[in-house]
Amino acid sequence: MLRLHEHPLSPYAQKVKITLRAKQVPFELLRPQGLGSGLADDAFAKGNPRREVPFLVDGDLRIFDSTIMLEYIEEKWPSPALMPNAPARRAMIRMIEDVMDTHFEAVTWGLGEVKYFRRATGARAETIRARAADQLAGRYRWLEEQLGDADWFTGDSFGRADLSVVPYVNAASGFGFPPPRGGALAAWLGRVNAVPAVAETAAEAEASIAGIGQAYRAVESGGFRRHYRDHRLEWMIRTGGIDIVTTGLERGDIRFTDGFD
Ligand SMILES: N[C@@H](CCC(=O)N[C@@H](CS)C(=O)NCC(=O)O)C(=O)O
Repeated sequence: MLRLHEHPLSPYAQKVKITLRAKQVPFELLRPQGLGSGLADDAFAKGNPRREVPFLVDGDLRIFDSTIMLEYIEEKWPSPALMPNAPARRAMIRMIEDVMDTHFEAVTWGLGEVKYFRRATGARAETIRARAADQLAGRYRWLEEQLGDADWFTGDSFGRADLSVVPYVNAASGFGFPPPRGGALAAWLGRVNAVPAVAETAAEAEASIAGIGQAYRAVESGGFRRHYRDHRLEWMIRTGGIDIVTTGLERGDIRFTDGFD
């Protein structure tokens, strides 16, 4: 059986779980020990140089990166298809997925750094949240344009683009920034969250939020070294947190990418 190493709050892992569930492919879920500490356990680290979730094991095959997993799953279990055939539509779907995995995720990740890991508090946290709200408003406008008058981002039915958008919009909503009320995106969000594969996955994410209320203490005690990279690192700097990065690096509770060294 497929084994998926994951964390329920990881939007990347949610993409993979929704895909497998929509296709009714059985899989086993595993939660790696030490995720986020920079000291992940051996079973998880083997064949997974990035030490990230999701990490998919299918027999001898080990795959990192959610987008690569979604491609693999679609090729191995083509039915029901979550990607339409038209090349232009496929290109659009891949662009939407990439925007969500990078530009949108940067904001929800940053809000998590402030809320759960207390990288900023008080007025400073409010300033960062206000900037995040502006950024999300722009991303929501872009998503509304992509959706247009359609019911689904993917095309005629629920599919790859929808499952790539929903984890991030649910996360932003959880931080208090839902799509504009009464708009097409809000209506789509209601529709997509009613898809059983999405509902099950979103419920797991919701249930796990309760467990991370004290996560900042793990950072303070040195047990948790947050991974700052790529779009996330850029977001923290451009949203006013360059000193958060330098302080975290000095204290050792922020790290850059390792695993290939
Ligand atoms: N591009 C990767 C990103 C995966 C990723 O960033 N995963 C995060 C959790 S959301 C992670 O495992 N980070 C490891 C860590 O913090 O140590 C994908 O699409 O799967």
